Amino acid sequence: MAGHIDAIRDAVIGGKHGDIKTIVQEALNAGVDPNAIINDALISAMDVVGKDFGSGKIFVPEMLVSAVTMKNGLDVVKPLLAGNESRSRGTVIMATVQGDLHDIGKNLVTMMLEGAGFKVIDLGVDLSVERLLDKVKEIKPDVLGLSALLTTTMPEMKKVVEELVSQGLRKHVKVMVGGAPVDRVFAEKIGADGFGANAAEAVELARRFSVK
Ligand code: B1M
Repeated sequence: MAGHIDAIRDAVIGGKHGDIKTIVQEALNAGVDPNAIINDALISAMDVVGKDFGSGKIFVPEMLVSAVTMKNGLDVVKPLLAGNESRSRGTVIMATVQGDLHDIGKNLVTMMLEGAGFKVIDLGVDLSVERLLDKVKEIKPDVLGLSALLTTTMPEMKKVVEELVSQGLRKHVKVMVGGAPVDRVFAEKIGADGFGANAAEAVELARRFSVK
């Protein structure tokens, strides 16, 4: 088992985007738990990539290739997580806030929510406050999930909550926030309903928010 996990980690860190699907499939064939592949291999590899980027050991192109590699790996695991439950537990909008193009964490949360039986409308990345508000009015979700990976884009989350209040929509939708620089204190400060440190916590929160 450890050999498969290490092989996936090494492939993501080394940016082996063409090989990763085979390596993940081999791990699955050998009986490795899909959740272990996500948490102990794919996410853990991106932590190493992030540290290497932060310390100047690698640069944006290498980080991007690792991100693509991780995404390719997730694609193989995704069908095993989604659609485990037949009835929708509620509707969740997911998006990254304006200025933020980091979508791996958001995609992971989306996948886990779908796997837990939620209907998820993934609006993608770089969503302006105006567009998010339009979508909330149109879709009327139970939960609005916002992701941010940059300290410079976190304030967008506050703007979204403020705009929901000023347009009288706040009591109709729960706001869930997450992303590496976000924490519980920040979530409380901006008036969000909850913070998810990871995809599993996000699912727990969404369950609590939309009891159906
Ligand atoms: Co960027 N980047 N990046 N990057 N990048 C970080 C975030 C950074 C910390 C790297 C570093 O310096 N060490 C740094 C931010 C520093 C800061 O703000 N203080 C940074 C920077 C600076 C930048 C650029 C500005 C670099 C440049 O161009 N000079 C640029 C900005 C682009 C933009 O957004 N406008 C940039 C670009 C990129 C790439 C495009 C190359 C690529 C993104 C590719 C993509 O996403 N499609 C990238 C990557 C890959 C990273 C790192 C290495 C990895 C992020 C990631 O995918 N992690 C990252 C360093 C790091 O975080 N280790 C870094 C794995 C992912 C599964 O974790 O997203 O945290 P995460 O999601 C978790 C939880 O946070 C949570 O659940 C997930 C699963 O556990 N979660 C939620 C996330 N959203 C949630 C929502 C919820 C609940 C839980 O409810 C709604």
